[in-house]
Order: sequence, then structure tokens, then C-alpha cells
Amino acid sequence: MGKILLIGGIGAGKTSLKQMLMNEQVSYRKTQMLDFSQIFIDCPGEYLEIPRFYHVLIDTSHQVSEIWALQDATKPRTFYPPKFAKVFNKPIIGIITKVDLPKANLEQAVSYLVYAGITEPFYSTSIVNGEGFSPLRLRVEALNELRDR
Ligand SMILES: Nc1nc2c(ncn2[C@@H]2O[C@H](COP(=O)(O)OP(=O)(O)OP(=O)(O)O)[C@@H](O)[C@H]2O)c(=O)[nH]1
Ligand SMILES: [Mg+2]
Repeated sequence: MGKILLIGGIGAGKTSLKQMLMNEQVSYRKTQMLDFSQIFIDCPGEYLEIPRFYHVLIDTSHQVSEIWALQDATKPRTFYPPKFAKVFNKPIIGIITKVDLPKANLEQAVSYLVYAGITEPFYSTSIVNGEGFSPLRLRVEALNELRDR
């Protein structure tokens, strides 16, 4: 417990977000399988994009305290089925990524997360300018304290 499961489509920015929050060098490498670190469980975007993998996300969610669901602001589509958040018995935090890019559409990203049954507030982030990371760092610290107790 005290861990966070990152979910989102392929290339949504799960691994980059994790690297930022763990103060690691942000470098691109496709995630191929479940990846466990002290705080995060990262997974390949395929687990959300391909419904026959949903069970992996659901099983893995039993090992975490909360789920962070990412939506790429530049993607004109969602991989979250309606009310997907309701299949998890854990709090879900909505995170919008890549808000630095010109084609980012914040309103559309918000609507996809709402459609997925996730409730606001959502966090808008960019690994390029660091926007949105302060509140996420605080969440990670709070979970660290929970875990260390
Ligand atoms: N401009 C911009 N690019 C980003 C941002 N976050 C991630 N990226 C880029 O998006 C690409 C995919 O990022 P990843 O973090 O690997 O995405 P992922 O969700 O882990 O993808 P999978 O492992 O395939 O599921 C990389 O080239 C990142 O540099 C962001 O906030 N802004
Ligand atoms: Mg990844």
C-alpha cells in the first residue's frame, strides 16, 4: 500500500511523469510490462487500449492506494470506456499531460476524464515546463508518510 498505479493510453506520458516525480532523468523508453518502483506501478498503455488486458489493471489496483489516470491533451480520442473509474475500488486522480504542446485541447481532455467517471479537480501537467507537478509531489510525499508509518 501507499503506492500509485499509473494508467493511460500508449504514449500518454506515464513513464515521463513517474521519472519527473522520482527526480530521474526523463528519457523515452516504451514500457513493455508492469514496472514496479518504490512509489509507482507503471504499465504499458496497451493495458488500457486493449480490453482483454483490463483485468491486469484491475488486479494490480489491489496493490495500490490510488490510481492516477492520464489523458494526453493532444489526443483527439479517449481509451477510457464510460465510467471506467467505477470498476476500481480505489480513489482515481485525473491527470492531463502535454499541456505545453500547441495542439493541446484542455477542454476535450477534461471531457474524456469526466466520461471515464473521474471527478475533478484534474491536474494539468507538462514535463517540458514542469507545470502541475507541485501538487503531485505533495501527494507523493503524503503517501510516502503513510507507507513509512
Ligand atoms: N511535449 C511533451 N511531451 C511529453 C510530455 N509527457 C510525455 N511526453 C512525451 O511523450 C512520449 C511518450 O511518453 P511516455 O512517458 O513514454 O509515455 P507512456 O505513457 O509511458 O507510454 P507507454 O509506455 O508506451 O505506455 C515521450 O516522447 C515523451 O517525451 C509532456 O508533458 N510534454
Ligand atoms: Mg511507459
